[in-house]
Amino acid sequence: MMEKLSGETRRSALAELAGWSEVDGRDAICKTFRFATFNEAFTFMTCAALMAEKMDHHPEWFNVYNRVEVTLATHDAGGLTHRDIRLGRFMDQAAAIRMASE
Ligand code: H2B
Repeated sequence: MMEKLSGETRRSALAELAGWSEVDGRDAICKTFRFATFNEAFTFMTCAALMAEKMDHHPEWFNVYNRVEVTLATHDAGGLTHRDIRLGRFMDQAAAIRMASE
């Protein structure tokens, strides 16, 4: 099982991400992605979903039109682990590609 992130390891792991916040009252991180259109948002979600499935690590997320609110936590570990950081970084990169292709 994955270890929960703490201390300096946690700080440096979180520093690899752009625009993510720690969730109040829960060991998880969240970020709201905004796109130009629903198509852009859904393409991002499709891309993230395929990676999540490959990683067997699934986001909690909510979509309305061009907005995608994402929460990442490792349920098996009861908190934040490297798997969340890895998927979060992938999402940052996938979103950057979507935004760049407008
Ligand atoms: N997703 C997330 N976000 N956290 C998990 O701990 C997790 C998961 N565990 N997806 C996986 C599936 C586990 O439940 C299955 C049995 O592999």
